Amino acid sequence: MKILHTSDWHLGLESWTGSKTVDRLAETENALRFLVTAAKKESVDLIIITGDVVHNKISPKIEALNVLTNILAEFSSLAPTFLVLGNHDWRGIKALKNLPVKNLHIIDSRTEISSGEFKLFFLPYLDFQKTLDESNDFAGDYLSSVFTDIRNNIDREKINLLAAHIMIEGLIESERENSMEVQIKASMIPTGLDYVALGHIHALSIVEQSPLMCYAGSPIAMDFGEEKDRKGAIIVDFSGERTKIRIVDTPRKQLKTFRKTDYSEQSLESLSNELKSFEGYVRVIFNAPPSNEVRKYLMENFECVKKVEFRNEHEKGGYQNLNQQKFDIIQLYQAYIKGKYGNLEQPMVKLVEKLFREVEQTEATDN
Ligand SMILES: [Mn+2]
Repeated sequence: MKILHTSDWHLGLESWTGSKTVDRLAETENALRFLVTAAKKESVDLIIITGDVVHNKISPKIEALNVLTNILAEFSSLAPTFLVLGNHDWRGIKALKNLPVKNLHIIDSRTEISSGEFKLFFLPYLDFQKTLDESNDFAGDYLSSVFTDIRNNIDREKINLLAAHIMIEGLIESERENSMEVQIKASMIPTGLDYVALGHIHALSIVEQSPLMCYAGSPIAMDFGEEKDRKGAIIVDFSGERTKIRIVDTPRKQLKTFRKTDYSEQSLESLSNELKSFEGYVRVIFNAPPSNEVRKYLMENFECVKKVEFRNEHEKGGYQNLNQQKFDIIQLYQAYIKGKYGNLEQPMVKLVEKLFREVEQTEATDN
């Protein structure tokens, strides 16, 4: 018995829209077609997709939906295919549930299904809004009841799988952590499961050995923060005594950051030589004061250059500044409300947080 675990396709992603827009659909489709071929060659018994198949939660592009339905049809022609929804997924995907397509299952709620040799447990993304509306303990209480249920319903005669779109605590550096996000401890997940298929984090990674727990990651590198990630999908083989995994690496564009300490003539010349032969997408970071001229020169003369940044040595880096900004917007709004009404009107703050998150999830390439 073998399964293919893939995740976070983010179909319809456009990268670097502020400077040089690149439509990543063809690249993603190519990687996914490669996975379809791999699933066929391996003759897998089951295909698990752990969410975020579409990048834009609101008004995804028709082209992206065309690729989505084609790939889902191809996978489901090979084996029963289960898609558990993530935070990016367009709500309209649920409508696909109504189509009588054999072997395709769209999962939008916490559920359990027996399929052949498999007992499948599903946990779609937990809407953070729910946890804001309810008491603070809502997420924790809900999750412990979910895991108790799963523990009680494990079928010893079958292969037990959990497929979830969720953030496991402690995997992402604190500066990229989202304070609003529901996170779970890996230790909460029942050990009786034979495999835990995770989605949400874009780097293919093995989280735990017992139970065996992996993020399949995205099939392509979505942004420069992911340039060193392993990208692909996971074949899980249950035929031996111990569950074995094998990684299928996907064909994709290389993303690379070039770091330079200055933009002297010499430094620019050596950079130009490197860029001339580079195939893929490039970000250049200068540890020097901003120069529009240098930025323009690189952006206009080298097709591969998608981003030029200037950083101050003493600053820690872009992400932290960005996150700081995000955090401050809510704080500033709270201060404003306090000043205007004398006390903190929580419902108003929550509404702004909700809207802010919606915009963020539609535009950001994060997870
Ligand atoms: Mn996600």
